[in-house]
Amino acid sequence: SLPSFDVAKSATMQVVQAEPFNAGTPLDELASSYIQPTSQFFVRTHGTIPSLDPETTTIQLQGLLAQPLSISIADIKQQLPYVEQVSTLQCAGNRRQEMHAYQPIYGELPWGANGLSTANWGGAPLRSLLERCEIDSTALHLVFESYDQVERHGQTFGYGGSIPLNEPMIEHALLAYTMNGTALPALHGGPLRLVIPGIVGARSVKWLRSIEFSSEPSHNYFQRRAYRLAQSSEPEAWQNAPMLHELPVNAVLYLPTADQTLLAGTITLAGYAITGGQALVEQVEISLDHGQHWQHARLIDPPRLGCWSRWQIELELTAGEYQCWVRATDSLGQQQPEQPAWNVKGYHHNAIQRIQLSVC
Ligand code: MTE
Ligand code: MO
Repeated sequence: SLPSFDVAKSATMQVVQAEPFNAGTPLDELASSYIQPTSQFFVRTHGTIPSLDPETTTIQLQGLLAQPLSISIADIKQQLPYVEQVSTLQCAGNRRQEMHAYQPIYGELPWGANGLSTANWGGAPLRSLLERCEIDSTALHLVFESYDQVERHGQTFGYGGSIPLNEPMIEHALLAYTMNGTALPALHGGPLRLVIPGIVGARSVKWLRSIEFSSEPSHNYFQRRAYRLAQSSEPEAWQNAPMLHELPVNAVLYLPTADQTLLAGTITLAGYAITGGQALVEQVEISLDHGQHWQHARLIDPPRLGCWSRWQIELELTAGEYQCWVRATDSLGQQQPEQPAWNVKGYHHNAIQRIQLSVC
């Protein structure tokens, strides 16, 4: 059975690591609704789950601004506007197992294609808080720190990360304190977290403690060392590796499941697609001949900024073995690569998925 949290998690959650707790939504449950109930929303934690008093906890604004500012969560709720917005969060490790099968990845959590979920988040627009600050023109990044405690290489510190101040998705970022209509549970970052749609989940910092205006990206381990696309573990490889930011375009098949018997005739394939930044999922296509011909799948959910879309297609198949390829294209014309862009930590796997189908 699952450990107990301040919110009930479904007994069917696929636990990727017990402590700290990390779990994905089973693919068939993920497929069954556009918005995941909080009990089924995936969990990615690196350290402790702090229990903070929403009445007394404050957020610090510091760094390159005219006057540092301390604001309580109570004041954020009372003084700033409240908006609700549906957004998908996706972990950089989503589909890591598939990348591992292509070339091994050591010491990282074995996520399937279920390291993502969608919720209706509520809170204050991040912009409404930033507008209270007189930001120095030398500030180029928003640096976030958390109230949790993470251990890495013998040191204990709060999780952190940053995004560039000119990131357009800041317009859609929330200081979230509700999730699916109720108070944001501690397990998902309550009393207050960031939700930054279209950007890798790692930047949607939970248990937000401070926002610093800085001329450089965060110096936190989770910005400078982890969440970079390094080709090797050598220090030089890390220093030059791109820091993860926008989510890549991706498509995943979740139906039929591996254990399903397929009978010749009409066979339904279904899955999800997602992309990053300001792009929208535009089309999902299926190929049964190694990418020579492609057929369009239907998008079940209309494309929305910062959200996944589910797709479906019915194929007439006779008995035999098929290798099915699925790929998404987004509104910027971005497509998925045929070969994985392997990296030491197994991040952002978005190579075209190839699924073996046996029809009898
Ligand atoms: N924020 C803090 N403080 N600590 C964390 O471990 N994990 C990040 C992000 N924010 C994390 C965090 C990562 S890697 C992801 S993918 C998302 O939170 C996951 O959010 P969730 O647990 O609500 O699904
Ligand atoms: Mo993540």
